[in-house]
Amino acid sequence: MALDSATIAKLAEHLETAELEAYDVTKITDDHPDMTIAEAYRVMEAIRDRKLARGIRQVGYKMGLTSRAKMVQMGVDKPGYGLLFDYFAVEDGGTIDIKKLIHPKVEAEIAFVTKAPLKGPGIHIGNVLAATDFVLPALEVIDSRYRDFKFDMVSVIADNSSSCRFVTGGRSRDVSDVDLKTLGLVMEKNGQPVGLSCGAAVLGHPAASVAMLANMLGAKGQELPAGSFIMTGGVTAAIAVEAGDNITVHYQDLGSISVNFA
Ligand code: 0L1
Ligand code: MG
Repeated sequence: MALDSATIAKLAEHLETAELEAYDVTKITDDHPDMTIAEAYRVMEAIRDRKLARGIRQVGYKMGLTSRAKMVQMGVDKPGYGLLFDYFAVEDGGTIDIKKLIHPKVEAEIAFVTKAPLKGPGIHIGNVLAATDFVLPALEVIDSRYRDFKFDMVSVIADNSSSCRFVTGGRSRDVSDVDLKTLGLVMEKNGQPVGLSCGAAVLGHPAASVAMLANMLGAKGQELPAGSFIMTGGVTAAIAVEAGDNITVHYQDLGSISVNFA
C-alpha cells in the first residue's frame, strides 16, 4: 500500500535524527518492504524540508553509486541522487570530528559547477559540457545511517544517499582543458595508495552522471539550475576512516585535495 504523508514525515524524522545524533538504525524497508523508489525520494525531500525550515541551505547535489566498483561494493544495480547542505562543506585540508559521525567512509570524486540550466529529458554529455562553468576535485564523506552500511536501493535513497560531508579544493579547470574520461587519480590514506582510478569509472564519463541527474530531476518536472554544484560519484570503492587518519587525493590536471579525521 502507498505510504501516506504522515508515514513519509515520520521516516524523515527517524533518519534525520539518526544523522544529527550520529547513531545507526535498521534499514527502513524492514518495516516497509513494499516502499518504492519514488516514495524513498519523498522521504529524502522531507528530510530536505526539515533542514530548510531550520534555515539550512541546500548547496548542491550528489550522484551516488555511479561506478561499477561502488555498485558491487554495496550490492545495488543503479545510481541515485542525494542533496548537499551548507553544513556538510569542509575546507580543503580541514579536520572532521569523527565523534559527530557514525562510520564514515571517503570517496574521491569529480565535481561540476554549471553556468546554464539543464532540464531533462534527453540531456546528454554534450549538453552537460556546454552548460559547465568548471570542474574541480571533491571528496565525499559518506555515513550511511544504516547499521554496518547494509541497505537496499530504496533504503539508501530515503537516507539521502548517505550524504554527510564534502570537501572541494585542488585546481578547477575548464572542461575543454581536461579529458575527463582519462583523467587519473591516486587516493592515499596516511600516505599509502588505497585507490587508483580515472574519470571513466563514473558511468563511462563523469558528465554522463550530471546528464543522468538532470534527466532524473526532469522526470519530476524539476530543473538543475545554473550555478549548481554536482558531485558525480566516487571513482573508487569508499575507504573507511577513523580518528587520526588523513585522506589525500592527487588528480591528474586538477591538483590535490585532502581531509583529516580527529
Ligand atoms: O556513491 C555514493 O556516494 C554512495 C551512495 C550511497 C551508498 C553508500 O553509502 O555507499
Ligand atoms: Mg559519493
